[in-house]
Amino acid sequence: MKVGIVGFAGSGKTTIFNTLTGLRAEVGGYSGKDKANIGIIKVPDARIEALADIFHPKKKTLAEINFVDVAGPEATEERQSSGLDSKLVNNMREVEALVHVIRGFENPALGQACDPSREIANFDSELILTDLISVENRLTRMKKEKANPREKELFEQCKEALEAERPLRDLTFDDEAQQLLSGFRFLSQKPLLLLLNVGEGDISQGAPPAVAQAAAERKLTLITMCGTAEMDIAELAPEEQAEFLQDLGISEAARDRFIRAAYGMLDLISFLTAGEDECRAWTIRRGTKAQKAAGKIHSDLERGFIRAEVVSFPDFMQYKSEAKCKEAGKLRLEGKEYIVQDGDIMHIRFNVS
Ligand SMILES: Nc1nc2c(ncn2[C@@H]2O[C@H](COP(=O)(O)OP(=O)(O)OP(=O)(O)O)[C@@H](O)[C@H]2O)c(=O)[nH]1
Ligand SMILES: [Mg+2]
Repeated sequence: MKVGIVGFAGSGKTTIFNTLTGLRAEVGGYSGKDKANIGIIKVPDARIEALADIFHPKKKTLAEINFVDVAGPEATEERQSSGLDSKLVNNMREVEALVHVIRGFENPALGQACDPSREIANFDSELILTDLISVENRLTRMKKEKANPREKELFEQCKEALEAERPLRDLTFDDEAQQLLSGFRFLSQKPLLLLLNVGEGDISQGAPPAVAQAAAERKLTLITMCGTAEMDIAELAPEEQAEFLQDLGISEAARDRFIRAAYGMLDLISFLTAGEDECRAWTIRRGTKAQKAAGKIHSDLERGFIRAEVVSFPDFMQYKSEAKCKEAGKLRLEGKEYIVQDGDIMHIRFNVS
């Protein structure tokens, strides 16, 4: 799972990136530099420990979230008429989900007072505008080619929504439409989590009502944290962290809070694979079908997918072996259309020719 940390310049993206990954990328004035910061975090999962106690595998592997932090565009009063910078857009297209870091602290160097509600609206507009440009380009090309009428209708529908300032994530598409759109990797269609980055004094306050409302209107989840304080905490030894958090009135380290929020809001679940070689958790979107999920493990497993042998984690923990689960009728054989559930332990049967 690849998540992009995005937002306007100076909102604290790199600070948050450092907090989450434990890395120490350069903070402040990073804008204008070409390189993106890339980091990986492991998603804590007690189920893997429990499975490892049974299988004693050579290897335990937790699900990972890859974070990509890129310099943001300058915040402006008005939205930019030409859409976002193409390098930034490409970086955003490559990720599966976006975390929008919103500046909720004063930063005199930026010459602009903080206005989180405006940042939420402006950033969403940028995503929408960028998509609108792509949709219009596609429609223009379709006029020249002999276009598939279904596709044309679909793009007209997207255009209408975007022109009305509605992000594509608000629309529902059937499988066929989804397939037609997927190659375009539209920005306003990606799951979006809002992260309000507040000053040190405001951590225990929560989000201001206007900001909470701006999020609610868009049906987006908002989490609040203080990047600088959390970055300091992330650098401490684990024993010291708890004490520090308590002093600051924060109930849980940003990383854990963030991972939970990201999993929930980005609609992520984990399925598991277990054996003597490896016990492992894999991240997928809720609603992913078995064949697609198999592709997370290896593309051969998706291509040659035959069936998935599935047992739920609680059932497995009751019987503690595949054979006993089978005897008890808890081991199911599922086809490619099966919707994978959180904690499913899967074994994929496949065939490569
Ligand atoms: N007071 C306060 N300052 C912060 C907080 N988070 C970040 N800053 C400061 O804001 C400045 C910008 O932070 P960065 O993390 O570099 O911001 P960025 O979003 O990565 O900026 P670009 O890479 O330029 O787009 C730095 O001086 C940080 O120390 C915060 O929670 N509170
Ligand atoms: Mg940065």
